[in-house]
Amino acid sequence: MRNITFTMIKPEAVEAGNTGAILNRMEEAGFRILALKKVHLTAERAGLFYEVHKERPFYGELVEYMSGGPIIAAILEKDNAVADFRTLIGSTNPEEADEGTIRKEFATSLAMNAVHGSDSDENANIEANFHFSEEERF
Ligand code: IDP
Ligand code: MG
Repeated sequence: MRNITFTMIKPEAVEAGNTGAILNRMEEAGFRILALKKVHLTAERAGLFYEVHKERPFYGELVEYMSGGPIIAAILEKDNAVADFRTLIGSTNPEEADEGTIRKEFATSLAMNAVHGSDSDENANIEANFHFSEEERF
């Protein structure tokens, strides 16, 4: 079944000029870009996006990082989108990410790991709705 996932290219990867290369990896893996934009999140918006992590010790660092520069936000469509995209990006910690994954190639640390990927269909819809209206999706 075709479904969606939500992704962000994180600030350090955008700053490094890797936006095109990373989007290319996603398209080559069969993901269709349904919505796409560049946005600089405020600390408040980044904090809301990552609210599920607010009790974790790295929350403050994560919010500061994700609001520290513009990101690329996108909704991607594919069969089995959520699981296949997590496979494409690799483990949260790039030192544990498999060869050929986006995080292996582009991440610089556990915190600055180049890309976000939704962890469930439910969260993919919540995250897509957080960033995009219906008229921004094609
Ligand atoms: P995920 O992005 O692979 O789903 P999560 O556990 O949901 O990983 O964590 C969200 C984000 O928080 C990670 O992508 C990473 O940027 C950051 N993060 C996760 N664990 C740590 C940590 O131990 N120290 C610093 N940052 C972390
Ligand atoms: Mg996560």
